[in-house]
Amino acid sequence: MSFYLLDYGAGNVQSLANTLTKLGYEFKWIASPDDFDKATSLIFPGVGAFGSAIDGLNSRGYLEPLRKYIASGRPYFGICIGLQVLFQASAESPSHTGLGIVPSRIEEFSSADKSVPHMGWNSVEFLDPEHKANEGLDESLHYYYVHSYRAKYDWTHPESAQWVHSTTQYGQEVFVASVCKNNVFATQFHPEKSGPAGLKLLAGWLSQPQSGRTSVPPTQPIPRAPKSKGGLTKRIVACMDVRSNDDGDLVVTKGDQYDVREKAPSTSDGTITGGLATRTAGAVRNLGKPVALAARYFAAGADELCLMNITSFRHSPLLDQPMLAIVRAAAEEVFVPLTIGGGIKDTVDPDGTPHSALEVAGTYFRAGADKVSVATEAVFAVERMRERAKDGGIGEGDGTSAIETIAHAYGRQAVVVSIDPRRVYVEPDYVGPYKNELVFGKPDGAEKERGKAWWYQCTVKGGRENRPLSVVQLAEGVEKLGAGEIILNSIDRDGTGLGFDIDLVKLVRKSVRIPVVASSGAGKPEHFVEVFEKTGVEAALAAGIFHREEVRIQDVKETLATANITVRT
Ligand code: 1PR
Repeated sequence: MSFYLLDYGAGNVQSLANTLTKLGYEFKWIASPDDFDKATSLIFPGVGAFGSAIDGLNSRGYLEPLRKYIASGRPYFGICIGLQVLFQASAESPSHTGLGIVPSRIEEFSSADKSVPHMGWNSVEFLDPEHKANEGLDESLHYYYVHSYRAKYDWTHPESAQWVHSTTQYGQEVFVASVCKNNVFATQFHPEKSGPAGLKLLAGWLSQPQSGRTSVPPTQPIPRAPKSKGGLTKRIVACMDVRSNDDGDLVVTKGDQYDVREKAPSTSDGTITGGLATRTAGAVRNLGKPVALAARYFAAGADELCLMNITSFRHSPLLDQPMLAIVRAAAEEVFVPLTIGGGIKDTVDPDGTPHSALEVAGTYFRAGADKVSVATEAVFAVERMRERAKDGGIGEGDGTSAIETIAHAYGRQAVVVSIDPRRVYVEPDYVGPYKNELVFGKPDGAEKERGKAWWYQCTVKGGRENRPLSVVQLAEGVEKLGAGEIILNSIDRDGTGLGFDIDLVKLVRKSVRIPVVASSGAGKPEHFVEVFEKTGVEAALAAGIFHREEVRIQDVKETLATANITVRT
Protein backbone atom coordinates (compact mmCIF):
# COMPACT_ATOMS: atom_id res chain seq x y z
CA MET A 1 0.00 0.00 0.00
CA SER A 2 1.33 3.48 -0.88
CA PHE A 3 0.18 6.04 1.52
CA TYR A 4 0.84 9.70 0.60
CA LEU A 5 0.53 13.12 2.22
CA LEU A 6 -0.14 16.22 0.17
CA ASP A 7 1.67 19.44 1.10
CA TYR A 8 1.07 22.41 -1.17
CA GLY A 9 3.97 24.27 0.41
CA ALA A 10 2.19 26.91 2.44
CA GLY A 11 1.35 25.45 5.76
CA ASN A 12 2.57 23.61 8.78
CA VAL A 13 2.03 19.95 8.04
CA GLN A 14 4.64 18.67 10.47
CA SER A 15 1.97 17.99 13.14
CA LEU A 16 0.27 15.45 10.91
CA ALA A 17 3.58 13.82 9.97
CA ASN A 18 4.42 13.49 13.68
CA THR A 19 0.99 12.00 14.39
CA LEU A 20 1.31 9.37 11.68
CA THR A 21 4.79 8.45 12.89
CA LYS A 22 3.40 8.13 16.41
CA LEU A 23 0.67 5.81 15.08
CA GLY A 24 3.34 3.68 13.38
CA TYR A 25 2.47 4.50 9.75
CA GLU A 26 5.00 5.06 6.99
CA PHE A 27 4.12 7.62 4.36
CA LYS A 28 5.59 9.60 1.49
CA TRP A 29 5.02 13.19 0.48
CA ILE A 30 3.53 13.92 -2.91
CA ALA A 31 6.57 15.40 -4.65
CA SER A 32 5.39 15.51 -8.27
CA PRO A 33 2.09 15.24 -10.19
CA ASP A 34 2.99 11.60 -11.07
CA ASP A 35 2.91 10.60 -7.41
CA PHE A 36 -0.90 10.85 -7.44
CA ASP A 37 -0.95 7.78 -9.71
CA LYS A 38 1.19 5.83 -7.23
CA ALA A 39 -0.91 6.74 -4.17
CA THR A 40 -3.40 4.21 -2.87
CA SER A 41 -4.39 6.43 0.06
CA LEU A 42 -4.08 10.22 0.36
CA ILE A 43 -4.33 12.71 3.22
CA PHE A 44 -4.45 16.43 2.47
CA PRO A 45 -3.74 18.32 5.72
CA GLY A 46 -4.54 21.78 4.39
CA VAL A 47 -3.73 24.67 6.68
CA GLY A 48 -3.59 28.35 5.84
CA ALA A 49 -5.80 30.20 3.44
CA PHE A 50 -8.09 28.91 0.65
CA GLY A 51 -6.49 31.11 -2.02
CA SER A 52 -2.90 30.13 -1.17
CA ALA A 53 -3.91 26.46 -1.11
CA ILE A 54 -5.40 26.66 -4.61
CA ASP A 55 -2.40 28.69 -5.84
CA GLY A 56 0.00 26.21 -4.24
CA LEU A 57 -1.77 23.25 -5.86
CA ASN A 58 -1.91 25.03 -9.22
CA SER A 59 1.70 26.14 -9.27
CA ARG A 60 2.88 22.59 -8.59
CA GLY A 61 0.53 21.13 -11.21
CA TYR A 62 -1.37 19.21 -8.50
CA LEU A 63 -4.94 20.46 -8.97
CA GLU A 64 -5.99 18.20 -11.88
CA PRO A 65 -4.11 15.11 -10.60
CA LEU A 66 -5.88 15.65 -7.23
CA ARG A 67 -9.27 15.86 -8.96
CA LYS A 68 -8.49 12.68 -10.91
CA TYR A 69 -7.24 10.91 -7.79
CA ILE A 70 -10.53 11.61 -5.99
CA ALA A 71 -12.61 10.63 -9.04
CA SER A 72 -10.75 7.30 -9.22
CA GLY A 73 -12.42 6.17 -6.00
CA ARG A 74 -9.21 5.83 -3.98
CA PRO A 75 -9.45 6.95 -0.33
CA TYR A 76 -9.07 10.66 0.43
CA PHE A 77 -8.94 12.30 3.86
CA GLY A 78 -9.04 16.10 3.76
CA ILE A 79 -8.31 18.21 6.83
CA CYS A 80 -9.50 21.83 7.27
CA ILE A 81 -8.54 23.46 3.93
CA GLY A 82 -8.37 19.86 2.65
CA LEU A 83 -12.15 19.84 3.28
CA GLN A 84 -12.77 23.33 1.96
CA VAL A 85 -11.05 22.77 -1.42
CA LEU A 86 -13.68 20.10 -2.13
CA PHE A 87 -16.26 22.92 -2.37
CA GLN A 88 -16.92 25.20 -5.35
CA ALA A 89 -15.51 28.43 -3.93
CA SER A 90 -14.74 30.34 -0.75
CA ALA A 91 -15.54 33.90 0.32
CA GLU A 92 -11.98 33.99 1.66
CA SER A 93 -10.72 34.28 -1.88
CA PRO A 94 -13.55 34.88 -4.36
CA SER A 95 -11.21 34.86 -7.37
CA HIS A 96 -10.17 31.23 -6.75
CA THR A 97 -12.17 28.18 -7.78
CA GLY A 98 -12.31 25.02 -5.67
CA LEU A 99 -12.60 21.45 -6.91
CA GLY A 100 -16.39 21.74 -6.96
CA ILE A 101 -16.92 18.16 -5.80
CA VAL A 102 -19.32 19.34 -3.10
CA PRO A 103 -21.81 21.71 -4.80
CA SER A 104 -21.73 24.50 -2.24
CA ARG A 105 -19.66 27.50 -1.09
CA ILE A 106 -17.55 28.33 1.97
CA GLU A 107 -18.57 31.56 3.76
CA GLU A 108 -17.15 33.58 6.66
CA PHE A 109 -18.38 33.19 10.23
CA SER A 110 -20.36 36.15 11.51
CA SER A 111 -18.50 37.93 14.32
CA ALA A 112 -21.67 39.67 15.53
CA ASP A 113 -22.13 37.28 18.46
CA LYS A 114 -18.69 35.68 18.87
CA SER A 115 -14.98 35.99 18.29
CA VAL A 116 -13.57 34.90 14.95
CA PRO A 117 -11.58 32.71 14.16
CA HIS A 118 -13.49 29.82 15.71
CA MET A 119 -10.54 28.49 17.69
CA GLY A 120 -10.64 25.66 20.18
CA TRP A 121 -12.21 22.36 21.08
CA ASN A 122 -15.74 21.74 19.92
CA SER A 123 -17.94 18.69 19.55
CA VAL A 124 -19.42 16.89 16.53
CA GLU A 125 -22.97 15.67 15.99
CA PHE A 126 -23.73 13.00 13.44
CA LEU A 127 -26.37 13.98 10.98
CA ASP A 128 -27.77 10.54 10.63
CA PRO A 129 -26.79 7.95 13.23
CA GLU A 130 -27.17 5.33 10.47
CA HIS A 131 -24.54 7.15 8.43
CA LYS A 132 -21.63 7.09 10.83
CA ALA A 133 -19.02 5.39 8.65
CA ASN A 134 -16.33 3.53 10.58
CA GLU A 135 -13.77 6.23 11.11
CA GLY A 136 -14.08 6.34 14.86
CA LEU A 137 -15.49 9.85 15.10
CA ASP A 138 -17.07 10.12 18.53
CA GLU A 139 -19.90 12.43 19.60
CA SER A 140 -18.79 12.27 23.22
CA LEU A 141 -15.34 13.74 22.46
CA HIS A 142 -14.02 17.17 21.47
CA TYR A 143 -11.91 18.05 18.42
CA TYR A 144 -9.67 21.04 17.73
CA TYR A 145 -10.97 23.60 15.21
CA VAL A 146 -9.23 26.72 13.96
CA HIS A 147 -10.82 28.59 11.06
CA SER A 148 -12.64 31.79 10.12
CA TYR A 149 -14.58 30.32 7.15
CA ARG A 150 -17.02 27.44 7.21
CA ALA A 151 -19.54 25.51 5.14
CA LYS A 152 -22.96 26.27 6.53
CA TYR A 153 -25.15 23.19 6.92
CA ASP A 154 -28.06 23.79 4.57
CA TRP A 155 -30.51 20.88 4.45
CA THR A 156 -32.68 22.69 1.90
CA HIS A 157 -30.04 21.87 -0.74
CA PRO A 158 -30.07 18.07 -0.96
CA GLU A 159 -27.12 17.89 -3.45
CA SER A 160 -24.72 19.40 -0.93
CA ALA A 161 -26.50 18.20 2.23
CA GLN A 162 -26.06 14.58 1.17
CA TRP A 163 -22.29 15.03 1.67
CA VAL A 164 -22.63 16.13 5.27
CA HIS A 165 -21.59 13.55 7.80
CA SER A 166 -21.53 15.58 11.04
CA THR A 167 -22.14 19.17 12.11
CA THR A 168 -20.90 21.49 14.85
CA GLN A 169 -22.33 24.66 16.31
CA TYR A 170 -20.45 27.90 16.98
CA GLY A 171 -22.55 30.74 18.35
CA GLN A 172 -25.85 30.33 16.50
CA GLU A 173 -24.26 28.90 13.33
CA VAL A 174 -24.51 25.21 12.52
CA PHE A 175 -21.78 24.24 10.10
CA VAL A 176 -20.22 21.18 8.52
CA ALA A 177 -17.77 19.35 10.81
CA SER A 178 -17.16 16.42 8.45
CA VAL A 179 -18.18 15.28 4.98
CA CYS A 180 -18.30 11.66 3.93
CA LYS A 181 -19.38 10.13 0.67
CA ASN A 182 -17.98 7.11 -1.10
CA ASN A 183 -14.17 7.35 -0.96
CA VAL A 184 -14.09 10.92 0.40
CA PHE A 185 -13.84 11.74 4.10
CA ALA A 186 -12.88 15.21 5.32
CA THR A 187 -13.00 17.12 8.58
CA GLN A 188 -13.11 20.84 9.29
CA PHE A 189 -11.26 20.19 12.56
CA HIS A 190 -7.66 19.03 12.90
CA PRO A 191 -7.48 15.41 14.10
CA GLU A 192 -3.68 15.70 14.31
CA LYS A 193 -4.10 18.39 16.99
CA SER A 194 -7.09 16.81 18.71
CA GLY A 195 -5.22 14.76 21.32
CA PRO A 196 -6.33 11.17 21.94
CA ALA A 197 -9.66 11.79 20.14
CA GLY A 198 -7.85 12.80 16.95
CA LEU A 199 -5.33 9.95 17.17
CA LYS A 200 -8.24 7.52 17.49
CA LEU A 201 -9.95 8.99 14.43
CA LEU A 202 -6.83 8.91 12.25
CA ALA A 203 -5.96 5.40 13.41
CA GLY A 204 -9.54 4.35 12.59
CA TRP A 205 -9.39 5.75 9.06
CA LEU A 206 -5.91 4.42 8.35
CA SER A 207 -6.63 0.92 9.57
CA GLN A 208 -9.60 0.33 7.29
CA PRO A 209 -9.21 -1.60 4.08
CA GLN A 210 -10.08 0.46 1.04
CA SER A 211 -13.42 -1.25 0.58
CA GLY A 212 -14.44 -0.53 4.19
CA ARG A 213 -14.09 3.20 3.73
CA THR A 214 -17.04 3.68 1.41
CA SER A 215 -20.10 5.22 2.91
CA VAL A 216 -23.65 5.72 1.68
CA PRO A 217 -25.22 9.15 2.24
CA PRO A 218 -28.73 9.57 3.68
CA THR A 219 -31.49 9.83 1.08
CA GLN A 220 -33.71 12.37 2.88
CA PRO A 221 -32.63 15.89 3.95
CA ILE A 222 -32.18 16.05 7.74
CA PRO A 223 -33.00 19.43 9.34
CA ARG A 224 -30.81 20.73 12.15
CA ALA A 225 -31.59 23.95 14.01
CA PRO A 226 -29.13 25.69 16.35
CA LYS A 227 -29.40 24.90 20.05
CA SER A 228 -29.36 27.66 22.66
CA LYS A 229 -25.61 27.20 23.17
CA GLY A 230 -22.76 25.85 21.00
CA GLY A 231 -20.24 23.29 22.23
CA LEU A 232 -16.99 25.27 22.14
CA THR A 233 -15.04 24.65 25.36
CA LYS A 234 -12.92 27.11 27.31
CA ARG A 235 -9.25 26.29 26.77
CA ILE A 236 -6.63 25.80 29.47
CA VAL A 237 -3.13 26.61 28.25
CA ALA A 238 0.14 25.64 29.93
CA CYS A 239 3.04 27.96 29.15
CA MET A 240 6.74 27.23 29.44
CA ASP A 241 9.24 30.10 29.40
CA VAL A 242 12.52 28.66 28.14
CA ARG A 243 16.02 30.12 28.40
CA SER A 244 19.60 29.06 29.11
CA ASN A 245 20.55 28.69 32.73
CA ASP A 246 23.99 29.68 33.97
CA ASP A 247 25.42 26.32 32.85
CA GLY A 248 24.18 26.92 29.30
CA ASP A 249 21.36 24.32 29.45
CA LEU A 250 17.93 25.26 28.14
CA VAL A 251 15.50 25.02 31.04
CA VAL A 252 11.92 25.95 31.80
CA THR A 253 12.10 28.96 34.04
CA LYS A 254 9.48 31.14 35.68
CA GLY A 255 9.61 34.72 36.77
CA ASP A 256 7.99 36.82 39.44
CA GLN A 257 6.90 39.88 37.52
CA TYR A 258 9.32 38.69 34.78
CA ASP A 259 12.36 38.37 37.06
CA VAL A 260 13.47 34.77 36.58
CA ARG A 261 16.44 34.80 38.98
CA GLU A 262 16.28 33.21 42.42
CA LYS A 263 15.70 35.68 45.23
CA ALA A 264 17.94 36.50 48.20
CA PRO A 265 19.45 33.58 50.11
CA SER A 266 17.72 32.05 53.06
CA THR A 267 20.88 30.34 54.33
CA SER A 268 24.37 31.64 55.09
CA ASP A 269 26.01 29.80 52.15
CA GLY A 270 23.73 31.41 49.59
CA THR A 271 21.54 28.36 48.88
CA ILE A 272 17.78 28.29 49.10
CA THR A 273 16.20 25.06 50.23
CA GLY A 274 12.67 23.78 49.79
CA GLY A 275 10.46 23.55 46.69
CA LEU A 276 11.69 21.42 43.82
CA ALA A 277 15.41 21.48 44.65
CA THR A 278 18.16 23.26 46.46
CA ARG A 279 18.79 26.48 44.56
CA THR A 280 21.34 29.29 44.50
CA ALA A 281 20.37 32.93 44.88
CA GLY A 282 20.80 34.91 41.68
CA ALA A 283 20.73 31.80 39.47
CA VAL A 284 18.17 31.40 36.69
CA ARG A 285 15.24 29.55 38.25
CA ASN A 286 15.08 26.02 36.87
CA LEU A 287 11.68 24.33 36.93
CA GLY A 288 12.42 21.42 34.65
CA LYS A 289 13.25 20.20 31.18
CA PRO A 290 11.06 21.65 28.40
CA VAL A 291 10.28 18.46 26.47
CA ALA A 292 9.55 16.40 29.59
CA LEU A 293 7.24 19.13 30.93
CA ALA A 294 5.48 19.47 27.57
CA ALA A 295 4.84 15.71 27.50
CA ARG A 296 3.56 15.87 31.08
CA TYR A 297 1.10 18.67 30.28
CA PHE A 298 -0.16 16.89 27.16
CA ALA A 299 -0.81 13.76 29.21
CA ALA A 300 -2.49 15.85 31.91
CA GLY A 301 -5.05 17.25 29.45
CA ALA A 302 -3.73 20.72 28.62
CA ASP A 303 -5.75 22.06 25.68
CA GLU A 304 -2.76 23.91 24.24
CA LEU A 305 0.90 24.42 25.06
CA CYS A 306 3.20 27.41 24.60
CA LEU A 307 6.97 27.44 24.53
CA MET A 308 8.38 30.97 24.84
CA ASN A 309 12.04 31.47 23.99
CA ILE A 310 12.32 34.39 26.40
CA THR A 311 15.82 35.65 25.61
CA SER A 312 15.72 35.24 21.86
CA PHE A 313 15.78 39.02 21.36
CA ARG A 314 19.52 38.71 21.99
CA HIS A 315 20.20 36.58 18.92
CA SER A 316 18.30 35.10 15.99
CA PRO A 317 16.28 31.96 16.72
CA LEU A 318 17.61 30.62 13.40
CA LEU A 319 21.03 30.27 15.03
CA ASP A 320 19.59 28.69 18.15
CA GLN A 321 19.82 25.01 17.20
CA PRO A 322 19.29 23.73 20.79
CA MET A 323 15.98 25.62 21.02
CA LEU A 324 14.88 24.34 17.61
CA ALA A 325 15.77 20.81 18.72
CA ILE A 326 13.51 21.30 21.74
CA VAL A 327 10.62 22.49 19.55
CA ARG A 328 11.07 19.43 17.31
CA ALA A 329 11.21 17.01 20.22
CA ALA A 330 8.22 18.62 21.97
CA ALA A 331 6.18 18.48 18.74
CA GLU A 332 6.82 14.73 18.56
CA GLU A 333 5.32 14.27 22.04
CA VAL A 334 2.40 16.67 21.94
CA PHE A 335 -0.76 16.26 19.86
CA VAL A 336 -2.54 19.44 20.84
CA PRO A 337 -1.73 22.87 19.38
CA LEU A 338 1.77 24.09 20.14
CA THR A 339 2.59 27.82 20.04
CA ILE A 340 6.22 28.91 19.82
CA GLY A 341 7.30 32.47 20.58
CA GLY A 342 10.41 34.57 20.89
CA GLY A 343 12.56 36.47 18.43
CA ILE A 344 10.11 36.52 15.51
CA LYS A 345 11.35 39.58 13.62
CA ASP A 346 13.65 40.48 10.72
CA THR A 347 17.22 39.66 11.79
CA VAL A 348 20.77 39.76 10.44
CA ASP A 349 23.27 36.97 11.25
CA PRO A 350 26.71 37.93 12.58
CA ASP A 351 28.06 37.20 9.07
CA GLY A 352 25.66 39.78 7.63
CA THR A 353 23.07 37.34 6.21
CA PRO A 354 19.58 38.87 6.54
CA HIS A 355 16.55 36.78 7.55
CA SER A 356 12.93 37.89 7.45
CA ALA A 357 10.46 37.32 10.28
CA LEU A 358 8.61 35.05 7.85
CA GLU A 359 11.71 32.86 7.55
CA VAL A 360 12.05 32.66 11.33
CA ALA A 361 8.36 31.72 11.64
CA GLY A 362 8.76 29.16 8.82
CA THR A 363 11.62 27.55 10.73
CA TYR A 364 9.43 27.24 13.83
CA PHE A 365 6.54 25.84 11.75
CA ARG A 366 8.78 23.25 10.10
CA ALA A 367 10.07 22.29 13.54
CA GLY A 368 6.47 21.50 14.54
CA ALA A 369 4.87 24.73 15.79
CA ASP A 370 1.18 25.13 14.96
CA LYS A 371 1.15 28.83 15.79
CA VAL A 372 3.88 31.39 16.32
CA SER A 373 3.73 34.18 18.85
CA VAL A 374 5.08 37.66 18.17
CA ALA A 375 5.65 40.16 21.01
CA THR A 376 8.30 42.86 20.62
CA GLU A 377 7.97 43.15 16.86
CA ALA A 378 4.17 43.48 17.12
CA VAL A 379 4.58 46.63 19.26
CA PHE A 380 6.97 48.19 16.75
CA ALA A 381 4.68 47.29 13.83
CA VAL A 382 1.69 49.00 15.46
CA GLU A 383 3.81 52.05 16.28
CA ARG A 384 4.89 52.28 12.63
CA MET A 385 1.29 51.85 11.47
CA ARG A 386 0.09 54.66 13.74
CA GLU A 387 2.94 56.93 12.64
CA ARG A 388 1.92 56.44 9.01
CA ALA A 389 -1.66 57.46 9.89
CA LYS A 390 -0.42 60.89 11.07
CA ASP A 391 -3.92 61.74 12.40
CA GLY A 392 -3.54 59.88 15.70
CA GLY A 393 -5.66 57.04 14.29
CA ILE A 394 -4.95 53.36 13.99
CA GLY A 395 -3.62 53.52 10.40
CA GLU A 396 -3.15 50.82 7.80
CA GLY A 397 -0.64 48.01 7.42
CA ASP A 398 1.82 48.27 4.56
CA GLY A 399 2.12 44.50 4.09
CA THR A 400 5.68 44.26 5.41
CA SER A 401 5.23 43.58 9.14
CA ALA A 402 5.89 40.16 10.65
CA ILE A 403 2.18 39.76 11.46
CA GLU A 404 1.08 40.56 7.91
CA THR A 405 3.66 38.44 6.11
CA ILE A 406 3.17 35.40 8.35
CA ALA A 407 -0.64 35.68 8.29
CA HIS A 408 -0.58 35.97 4.51
CA ALA A 409 1.49 32.80 4.11
CA TYR A 410 0.14 30.64 6.94
CA GLY A 411 -3.29 32.11 7.68
CA ARG A 412 -4.19 34.51 10.50
CA GLN A 413 -5.02 31.64 12.83
CA ALA A 414 -1.31 30.80 12.94
CA VAL A 415 -0.27 34.24 14.25
CA VAL A 416 -0.61 34.96 17.95
CA VAL A 417 0.46 38.23 19.53
CA SER A 418 1.79 38.02 23.07
CA ILE A 419 1.34 41.29 24.96
CA ASP A 420 3.45 42.26 27.99
CA PRO A 421 1.67 45.26 29.57
CA ARG A 422 2.41 47.02 32.84
CA ARG A 423 0.15 49.28 34.90
CA VAL A 424 1.00 53.00 34.94
CA TYR A 425 -0.57 54.74 37.91
CA VAL A 426 -1.83 58.31 37.47
CA GLU A 427 -3.94 60.76 39.43
CA PRO A 428 -7.66 60.13 38.92
CA ASP A 429 -8.03 63.54 37.23
CA TYR A 430 -5.28 62.65 34.67
CA VAL A 431 -5.73 64.32 31.30
CA GLY A 432 -3.65 62.78 28.53
CA PRO A 433 -3.63 60.42 25.57
CA TYR A 434 -4.81 57.40 27.60
CA LYS A 435 -7.63 59.16 29.45
CA ASN A 436 -10.33 57.05 27.81
CA GLU A 437 -8.62 53.84 28.86
CA LEU A 438 -8.18 54.68 32.55
CA VAL A 439 -9.21 52.05 35.06
CA PHE A 440 -10.61 53.29 38.36
CA GLY A 441 -10.21 50.13 40.38
CA LYS A 442 -8.80 48.90 43.65
CA PRO A 443 -4.99 48.82 43.28
CA ASP A 444 -3.45 45.70 44.80
CA GLY A 445 0.11 47.04 44.83
CA ALA A 446 2.02 49.51 47.00
CA GLU A 447 0.53 51.99 49.44
CA LYS A 448 1.56 54.95 47.21
CA GLU A 449 -0.79 53.67 44.49
CA ARG A 450 -3.90 53.79 46.67
CA GLY A 451 -6.52 56.20 45.37
CA LYS A 452 -4.94 56.36 41.92
CA ALA A 453 -6.25 55.32 38.52
CA TRP A 454 -4.13 53.48 35.96
CA TRP A 455 -3.68 52.64 32.29
CA TYR A 456 -1.81 49.73 30.74
CA GLN A 457 1.44 50.47 28.92
CA CYS A 458 3.03 48.15 26.36
CA THR A 459 6.59 46.97 26.82
CA VAL A 460 9.09 45.17 24.58
CA LYS A 461 11.99 42.74 25.18
CA GLY A 462 10.24 40.93 27.98
CA GLY A 463 9.26 44.07 29.90
CA ARG A 464 12.73 45.61 29.77
CA GLU A 465 11.63 48.69 27.78
CA ASN A 466 8.42 50.73 28.02
CA ARG A 467 6.85 52.05 24.81
CA PRO A 468 4.48 54.98 24.17
CA LEU A 469 1.59 52.65 23.30
CA SER A 470 -1.35 51.44 25.36
CA VAL A 471 -2.57 47.87 25.49
CA VAL A 472 -5.82 48.88 23.75
CA GLN A 473 -3.92 50.57 20.91
CA LEU A 474 -1.76 47.49 20.53
CA ALA A 475 -4.66 45.02 20.62
CA GLU A 476 -6.67 46.98 18.03
CA GLY A 477 -3.58 47.44 15.88
CA VAL A 478 -2.54 43.79 15.78
CA GLU A 479 -6.08 42.70 15.00
CA LYS A 480 -6.08 45.09 12.05
CA LEU A 481 -2.68 43.78 10.88
CA GLY A 482 -4.07 40.24 10.81
CA ALA A 483 -3.24 38.55 14.13
CA GLY A 484 -5.54 35.61 14.90
CA GLU A 485 -5.28 35.57 18.68
CA ILE A 486 -3.89 37.50 21.64
CA ILE A 487 -2.06 36.10 24.67
CA LEU A 488 -2.53 38.79 27.28
CA ASN A 489 0.13 38.71 30.00
CA SER A 490 0.41 41.11 32.93
CA ILE A 491 3.83 42.04 34.30
CA ASP A 492 2.17 43.19 37.53
CA ARG A 493 0.44 39.85 38.11
CA ASP A 494 3.01 37.43 36.60
CA GLY A 495 4.01 34.83 39.18
CA THR A 496 2.08 36.50 42.03
CA GLY A 497 -0.74 33.95 42.34
CA LEU A 498 -3.14 36.86 43.02
CA GLY A 499 -5.43 35.92 40.13
CA PHE A 500 -5.75 37.28 36.59
CA ASP A 501 -5.94 41.05 36.17
CA ILE A 502 -9.67 41.14 35.47
CA ASP A 503 -9.71 44.87 34.57
CA LEU A 504 -6.98 44.33 31.99
CA VAL A 505 -8.62 41.25 30.50
CA LYS A 506 -12.02 42.97 30.26
CA LEU A 507 -10.46 45.98 28.56
CA VAL A 508 -8.75 43.94 25.85
CA ARG A 509 -11.61 41.44 25.41
CA LYS A 510 -14.00 44.26 24.55
CA SER A 511 -11.50 45.99 22.20
CA VAL A 512 -11.11 43.15 19.67
CA ARG A 513 -13.08 40.36 17.95
CA ILE A 514 -10.24 37.81 17.84
CA PRO A 515 -9.86 35.26 20.68
CA VAL A 516 -8.04 36.39 23.81
CA VAL A 517 -6.04 34.15 26.17
CA ALA A 518 -5.87 35.60 29.70
CA SER A 519 -2.47 35.06 31.29
CA SER A 520 -0.49 35.82 34.46
CA GLY A 521 -1.41 35.54 38.11
CA ALA A 522 -3.33 32.26 38.36
CA GLY A 523 -2.92 30.91 41.89
CA LYS A 524 -5.84 28.51 42.31
CA PRO A 525 -8.57 26.86 40.16
CA GLU A 526 -11.16 29.44 41.23
CA HIS A 527 -9.15 32.15 39.46
CA PHE A 528 -9.96 30.44 36.14
CA VAL A 529 -13.68 30.43 36.96
CA GLU A 530 -13.45 34.13 37.80
CA VAL A 531 -11.71 35.12 34.57
CA PHE A 532 -14.10 33.14 32.35
CA GLU A 533 -17.23 34.35 34.17
CA LYS A 534 -16.24 38.00 34.44
CA THR A 535 -14.55 38.63 31.09
CA GLY A 536 -15.79 36.11 28.52
CA VAL A 537 -12.26 35.26 27.29
CA GLU A 538 -11.84 32.11 25.25
CA ALA A 539 -8.83 30.67 27.09
CA ALA A 540 -6.72 31.07 30.21
CA LEU A 541 -3.02 30.37 30.61
CA ALA A 542 -0.91 29.54 33.63
CA ALA A 543 2.67 28.59 34.26
CA GLY A 544 4.00 28.65 37.83
CA ILE A 545 1.20 26.73 39.55
CA PHE A 546 1.46 23.93 36.98
CA HIS A 547 5.29 23.79 36.99
CA ARG A 548 5.45 23.62 40.77
CA GLU A 549 2.60 21.05 40.78
CA GLU A 550 0.57 23.18 43.19
CA VAL A 551 -2.51 22.83 41.00
CA ARG A 552 -3.19 20.12 38.40
CA ILE A 553 -4.81 20.86 35.05
CA GLN A 554 -7.44 18.32 36.02
CA ASP A 555 -8.22 20.32 39.20
CA VAL A 556 -8.80 23.42 37.08
CA LYS A 557 -11.10 21.59 34.68
CA GLU A 558 -13.10 19.94 37.46
CA THR A 559 -13.61 23.29 39.17
CA LEU A 560 -14.70 24.86 35.87
CA ALA A 561 -17.11 22.00 35.13
CA THR A 562 -18.64 22.36 38.60
CA ALA A 563 -19.18 26.04 37.83
CA ASN A 564 -21.02 25.02 34.64
CA ILE A 565 -18.25 26.18 32.31
CA THR A 566 -17.76 23.85 29.34
CA VAL A 567 -14.34 22.21 29.25
CA ARG A 568 -12.71 19.30 27.44
CA THR A 569 -12.34 16.48 29.91
O1 1PR B 1 9.57 39.76 22.29
O2 1PR B 1 8.77 38.50 20.32
O3 1PR B 1 10.99 38.03 21.31
O4 1PR B 1 8.92 37.38 22.48
C1 1PR B 1 9.42 37.10 23.77
C2 1PR B 1 8.36 36.34 24.54
O5 1PR B 1 8.95 35.96 25.79
C3 1PR B 1 7.15 37.18 24.86
O6 1PR B 1 5.97 36.41 24.66
C4 1PR B 1 7.27 37.51 26.35
O7 1PR B 1 6.01 37.51 26.99
C5 1PR B 1 8.12 36.37 26.86
N1 1PR B 1 9.02 36.80 27.95
C6 1PR B 1 10.11 37.58 27.82
N2 1PR B 1 10.70 37.71 29.04
C7 1PR B 1 9.98 37.03 29.92
C8 1PR B 1 10.24 36.87 31.35
O8 1PR B 1 9.46 36.27 32.10
N3 1PR B 1 11.34 37.43 31.82
N4 1PR B 1 7.97 35.69 29.78
C9 1PR B 1 8.92 36.45 29.24
C10 1PR B 1 6.75 36.11 29.90
C11 1PR B 1 4.83 35.55 30.99
C12 1PR B 1 4.10 34.35 30.66
C13 1PR B 1 3.82 33.53 31.89
C14 1PR B 1 2.51 34.05 32.45
C15 1PR B 1 1.88 33.11 33.44
N5 1PR B 1 6.22 35.31 30.87
O9 1PR B 1 4.78 33.61 29.72
O10 1PR B 1 3.75 32.27 31.43
O11 1PR B 1 2.70 35.32 33.08
O12 1PR B 1 2.65 32.99 34.57
P1 1PR B 1 2.04 32.60 35.97
O13 1PR B 1 0.88 31.69 35.73
O14 1PR B 1 3.12 31.90 36.71
O15 1PR B 1 1.63 33.89 36.64
P2 1PR B 1 9.61 38.48 21.55
